[in-house]
Amino acid sequence: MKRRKFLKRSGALTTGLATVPLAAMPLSSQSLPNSLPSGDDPVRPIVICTWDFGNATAKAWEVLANDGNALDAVEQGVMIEEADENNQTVGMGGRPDRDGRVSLDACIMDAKGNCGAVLAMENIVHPISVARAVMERTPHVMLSGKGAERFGYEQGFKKTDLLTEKSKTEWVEWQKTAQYKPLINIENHDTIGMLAIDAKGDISGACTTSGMAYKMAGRVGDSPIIGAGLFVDNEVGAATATGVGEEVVRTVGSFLIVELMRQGKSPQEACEEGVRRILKKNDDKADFQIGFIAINKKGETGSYCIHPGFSYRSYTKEGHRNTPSDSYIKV
Ligand code: SD4
Repeated sequence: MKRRKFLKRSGALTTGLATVPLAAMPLSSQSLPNSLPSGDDPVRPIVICTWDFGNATAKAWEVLANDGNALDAVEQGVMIEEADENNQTVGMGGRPDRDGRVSLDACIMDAKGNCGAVLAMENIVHPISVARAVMERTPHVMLSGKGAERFGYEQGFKKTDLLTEKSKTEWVEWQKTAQYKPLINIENHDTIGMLAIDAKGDISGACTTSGMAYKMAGRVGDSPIIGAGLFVDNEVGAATATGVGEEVVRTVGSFLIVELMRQGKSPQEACEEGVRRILKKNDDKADFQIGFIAINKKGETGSYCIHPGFSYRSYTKEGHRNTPSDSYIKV
């Protein structure tokens, strides 16, 4: 567990990407009423995400540093990866299912517990924004498949072919053997889950993925399932997951981690317990990867995974960094 302290109100702070003048920070974030029993100042604003997606956290930070709210920050942050066709596990350029169709899963949750999700949706680059529209403009939480896509078009999202030449070529090659073997930390494990606390102390989260490469048509993982791939409780904190979604769903992993934090565990301890629960259900056979990240109301963070190789990005006033995650199996 890492405790990050706010720096004092003087001068500018040098971050990994840029120098952020404190004057650019909203006054409210510099003089927060201290409501924590320990007397410590909470770390706000802060954004963290699964894996080393520095461009995504930089975008989210830009929103937070301009007094934006956590919901806008996580949406705009993960949109960077959805639009990046070089990222073959999220959005545009994602690896297809075994029929050659790119189908996307995403969900979003705000500080009030509102949430929205799209499942197995095709042809729209930004499933996270469609998920947000489900949350804000429908009486529902989840829309799937063709219904989600149609709703997206009605909301003004444009139809786009998400299958890039690179992903198509790899899929054609895969068909020669058609072996379904997810590789740890490589092709199948780069979902972006992002958690943010804004200057007011409100927490939001977003999670978006193209899911497991060469999955069965219609397969949905944990990423768009509230409680599994993502959960936010504004009183306590938030958690999100990456890895083999079926295993995360079986333990309702992100909800579990938030509840463990409610009971007093640190984000780090809660992530470790979340991974242990999954391993227990698998008789401690760890031939797949899972990574969790979590944040509590104070802005303390944690992460844990099964196999080495997972990391998470964070951006605070103290800086922008990629932190390698501790793992159940040691290097
Ligand atoms: C899923 N959790 O669909 C996702 C996979 C993942 O990068 O993390 N992909 O099961």
